Amino acid sequence: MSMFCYQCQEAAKGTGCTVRGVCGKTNDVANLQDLLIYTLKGISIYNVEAKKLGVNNEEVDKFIMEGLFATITNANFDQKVFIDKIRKALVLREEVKNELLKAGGKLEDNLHDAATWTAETVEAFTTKAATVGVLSTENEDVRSLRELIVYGLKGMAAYAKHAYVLNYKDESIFEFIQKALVATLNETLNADDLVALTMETGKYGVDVMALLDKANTTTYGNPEISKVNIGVRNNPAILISGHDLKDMEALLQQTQGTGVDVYTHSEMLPANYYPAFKKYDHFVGNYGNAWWKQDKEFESFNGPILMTTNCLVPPKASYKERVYTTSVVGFEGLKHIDEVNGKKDFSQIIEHAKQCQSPVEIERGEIVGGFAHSTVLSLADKVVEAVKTGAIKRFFVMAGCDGRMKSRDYYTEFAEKLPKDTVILTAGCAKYRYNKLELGDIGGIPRVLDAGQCNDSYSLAVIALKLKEVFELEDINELPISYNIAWYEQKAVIVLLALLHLGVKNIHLGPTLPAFLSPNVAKVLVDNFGIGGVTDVESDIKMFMGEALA
Ligand code: SF4
Ligand code: SF3
Repeated sequence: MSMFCYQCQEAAKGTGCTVRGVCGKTNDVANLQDLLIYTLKGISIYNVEAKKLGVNNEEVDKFIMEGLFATITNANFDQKVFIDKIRKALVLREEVKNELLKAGGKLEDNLHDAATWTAETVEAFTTKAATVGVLSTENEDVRSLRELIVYGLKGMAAYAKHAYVLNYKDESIFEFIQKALVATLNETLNADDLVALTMETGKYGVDVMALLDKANTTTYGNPEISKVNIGVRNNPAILISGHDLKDMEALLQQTQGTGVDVYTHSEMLPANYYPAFKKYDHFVGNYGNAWWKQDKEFESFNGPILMTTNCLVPPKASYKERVYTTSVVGFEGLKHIDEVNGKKDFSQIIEHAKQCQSPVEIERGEIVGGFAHSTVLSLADKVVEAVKTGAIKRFFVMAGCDGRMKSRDYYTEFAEKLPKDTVILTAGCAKYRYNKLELGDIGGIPRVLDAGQCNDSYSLAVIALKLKEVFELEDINELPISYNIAWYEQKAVIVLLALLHLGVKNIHLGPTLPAFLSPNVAKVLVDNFGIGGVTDVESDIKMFMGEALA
């Protein structure tokens, strides 16, 4: 075995990738990612103590946040990036240690190896990496919980970073991330302690999504019900993907008046719902579908593509020279645009676009979205009335991720076969499995309500909490809402933990349960929260609608 990674839904054989990632991650990169995470834990050992003494090194908080984010599935495949990050981590670790000592802090007698190991060469990093990965925790349940927490933290870090670039940050989120990283090294914590920490991770998951919601809506306005064009125009164009709205804004500003159009792909689709972006005439709409179709859609798009976050698929030679990365995204050989003095200069991409043909039309028409909490709550009377009269019998939260697996056809079929008096609430790229179906509406309320990106699952939680209040219910689980969530990467992990923290029960997770849940940890989730998998469409609809009658 030359690597071990089981952090995403496509883990090989449902157990883990051991030679090369199904995602395309090489064993070298996987191992260096493990070593980076280990070293971030080491930095946190000092920084948690330093924070207690009032030392606040923002560079360290930011480095830990970005380091976690860079290891998310499909974000960064570039070995050099991880070597550089590990080197920087070792320097920062020393810096924080010295700050701690200067502030009067004391070092523990038996400092963990993560806080003391050091090496200089890549060979030495590789040797070290082989000893600190997932499998270095021997107890299967402790390993499962530690990784569940770390994956939740990765998702949390990603959302914290999106808020951070918009000047929103929450010190308590940084503190928690670092405290939890340290806890995953602590041999005295047993499974119960780690279950409690997992639940606490969910609390901060809610906080970080609320923070990002505030950052996005304060900066760009509340998403509005919007018709999004999925066809093309006859101009050269840039395609932007990922989740970073600040990059979206900068690209729209810099392309204005250049004759170059802008289209969104995958998780950037919800940018079309924000008032601040609608004012740009050269913002045409959305091109294509979820991330995993990029190998075909980037090809036919013809113009350059800007990847602002996950999910990047290792690019094909035929369009590789047109793909640009920024922020935590990376892939060897792709051009990377860094921020310089707080600004990103996309002029190279714009000039590139001018040399390219306009996109090939692959679809035509419009899709509707923008049903974030403010919109839906403004329709609350209508929604409540529809529930009271029985016009809407049940809501299905089908948020989350899309992925390559054939078994995800389940979600298309599930959406198609749901009774006509049900409404789907969605967020994240999972929506592409059914957002172009003709599912109709109920008294003017579309049967698929898209709140936005995966982090906008927060909106769905706000809507649920509001409905609970309107219907004067004691428990959120008394609402006529079922949860059939599709997951793929670690942002979905933090969304799941956030929902558990809010008390949501009986969430079904598919298309497969996470490989990183050991049988005992899975049992805890089943026993305490009623978490379940999915089976076949007919049986599941029956089961969910049966719950409705119960
Ligand atoms: Fe495998 Fe997923 Fe890890 Fe990639 S991220 S190596 S596909 S488990
Ligand atoms: Fe999709 Fe990668 Fe998760 Fe933000 S773009 S939801 S998978």
